[in-house]
Amino acid sequence: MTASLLKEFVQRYGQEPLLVAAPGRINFIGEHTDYNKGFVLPAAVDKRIYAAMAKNGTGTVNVFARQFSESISFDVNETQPRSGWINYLLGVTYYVQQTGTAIEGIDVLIDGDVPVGAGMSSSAALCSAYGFALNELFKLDYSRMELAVIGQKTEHNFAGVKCGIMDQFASLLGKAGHAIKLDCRSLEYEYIPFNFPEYKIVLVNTMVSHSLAGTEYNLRRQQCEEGVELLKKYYPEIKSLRDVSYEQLTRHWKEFNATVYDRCTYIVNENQRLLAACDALRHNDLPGFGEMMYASHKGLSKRYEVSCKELDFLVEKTKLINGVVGARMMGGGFGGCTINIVQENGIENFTEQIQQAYQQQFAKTPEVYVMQLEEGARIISQ
Ligand code: GAF
Repeated sequence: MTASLLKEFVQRYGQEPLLVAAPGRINFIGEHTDYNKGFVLPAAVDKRIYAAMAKNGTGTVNVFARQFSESISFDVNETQPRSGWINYLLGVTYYVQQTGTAIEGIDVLIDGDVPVGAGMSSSAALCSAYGFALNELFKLDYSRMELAVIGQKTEHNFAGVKCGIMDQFASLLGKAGHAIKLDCRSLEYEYIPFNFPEYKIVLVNTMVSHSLAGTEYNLRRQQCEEGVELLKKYYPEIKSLRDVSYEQLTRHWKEFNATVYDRCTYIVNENQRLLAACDALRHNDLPGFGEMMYASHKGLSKRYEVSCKELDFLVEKTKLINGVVGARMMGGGFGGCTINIVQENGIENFTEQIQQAYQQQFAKTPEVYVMQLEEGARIISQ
């Protein structure tokens, strides 16, 4: 893909570009915990968004998105969101200039193989690739973490999704062969090797695009905040669900709206599960890790209610297939992928069984991807 991108850039814009890549991400466990200031365990993967870019000596950003065969231009000083994917570039262009550094016009060619709407954060990868390239081209001197925050603000205020920091963080700070335990409050992180040569990380795509995720996502966030407000009256030190213990929560259950109580219970439990899963990883206890994944899915499905029948079906099915140690829905929910840890010599059988069963049930074939854990955003050529 990179050679053809470079060639097309020269044909289209008549000069050699800087080419960068930013990966999509998986998340092992710790779902919807990021905006509750808890923990997540993502990793960057070998599916990427590429951005080829060069200055063009004007005040205009010209973008061609090869995946959509679509060209859009905007002024570097544009401040308002539009609609669709261009918002990710508009937002990043806006936020990189908020610290007082102006940028000039650029020509941009975007492409990638992160499936869109599959819960692998193609939008975060797009913001990361574009922001990382701007940082290089204009010597802006942002750290990777600052670029992640710029991507997150873009998602909040240009795309309207009040997301946490996980996706942008993983895309920029991923490390090959490692999961990253991130504390979403302090932003301290730890790389934990995922070193199980006989096992692979396999994603199964429901082929249901998580289009509902925007509104439902923001609603979950509000419900969590409602829970915090209630508990704060008794425990003023509580700032987010991260600070809430299971005992504190259960002590006040009668005062909660039942739905809000379920949401909060899931988050409090998921943070605990993540810590247990990290311990399991450190002790090479893959079955223990897998159990946490299944428990996470149950919570996401029953208490947080961000799963769907397709995701539930895929996770349930894995319990009948040999060589699967853990499975759960991944990402925001309402569609997208499940993440599965599967014995390498069982992958063929896994793929066959899961595709056949899903096809029978839903009359469509789920795509299956075997993932490698990769480095975060990087320069490919300049
Ligand atoms: C989406 C969001 F962008 C993340 O911040 C995170 O909340 C995730 O859903 C759920 O864990 O990918």
